[in-house]
Amino acid sequence: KWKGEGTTPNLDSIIIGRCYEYIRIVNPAVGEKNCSELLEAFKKAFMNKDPCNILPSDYELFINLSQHSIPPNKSLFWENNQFLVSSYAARTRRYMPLGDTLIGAFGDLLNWCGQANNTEVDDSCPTTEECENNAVESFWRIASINYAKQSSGIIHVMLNGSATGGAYPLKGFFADFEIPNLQKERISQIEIWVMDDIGGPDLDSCGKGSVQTLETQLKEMGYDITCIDNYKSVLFLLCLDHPDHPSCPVVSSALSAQRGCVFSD
Ligand code: NMN
Repeated sequence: KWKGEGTTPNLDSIIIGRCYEYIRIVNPAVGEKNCSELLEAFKKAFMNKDPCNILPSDYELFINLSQHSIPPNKSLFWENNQFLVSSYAARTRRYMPLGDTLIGAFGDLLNWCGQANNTEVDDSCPTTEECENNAVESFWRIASINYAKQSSGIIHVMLNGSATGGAYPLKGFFADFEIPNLQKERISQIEIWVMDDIGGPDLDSCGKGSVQTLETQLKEMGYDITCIDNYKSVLFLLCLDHPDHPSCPVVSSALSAQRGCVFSD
C-alpha cells in the first residue's frame, strides 16, 4: 500500500509507559497528567481517518493537554544529529530538546497512522513524499511550532558539520517551523554548535557555507548570535567512542594523573 514504515507494534503500551515514566521519573515538574486521556487525544487526531488528510491542527487538543513549560536556557534545536543530541541532553538533565518533552515522548522514534473507515492502525504509512499531510509529519510540525514558541533565554542549536547537503538544511523542521516561531522578546542569545563527525569531513563550519546562511538569517531577524566549531563539551561525548583519534582532545591533567598512578607505587 504505502511506501513508509507502518505503525510501531504495541504503540499504545509504549506511549502509556513513556508518558508515566516522563511525568513520574524524568520530569515530575510537569505536574499531574492523565496519560490515558492524553493518549486518547493523540489518537483522535489520526484514527479512523484518511492517512493523507491529517493536519497539524488535528493535534491541538493533545498539545494543549500535554503542554508544560520549557525552562529558560534549556532548549536545544538540531539538524542531522538526533542521537548525539539525545545523549548530550541526558533526558532533560543537561538540556531539554523536543524529544525530551512530554509531547516529544509521544512520538520520538515511533511511527503511526490510521485508515479511513477503519478503527485499526495501518502496517504501512504514507511518506511525506507520498503526501505531506500525514499523521507523523503533521504531529512534528505542530510539536516543533509549539516547542519554539515555549523556548526562552539562551537558545542552543546543534548542527552536523559533516552532513552532506549542509549543516543547516534550508528545508527542515528547524528552518520551516522552529525559527519562524521563536519569540524574539524572550530570547537573549542564540548559540550555534557545529559538530563534525570524528574522522568525518569538515564540510561546514561557523561563518562558512550553510552555517553562514543561518547566522546571517538570524542576525537579520535581530538575534544576538554566537557560533562555536566542535564545542568541547559535546566533543568529549563524541570522543568516548574514539579516545585515541587525533581530533580528540588530550586531557593533560588526566594524563599526568595516570602517570602519577604508574610511578607512585
Ligand atoms: O532534522 P529534522 O527532522 O528536520 O528536525 C529536527 C528539528 O525539528 C529539531 O530542532 C527538533 O526540535 C524538531 N524535531 C524533532 C523530532 C524528534 O525529536 N524526534 C522530530 C521532528 C522534528
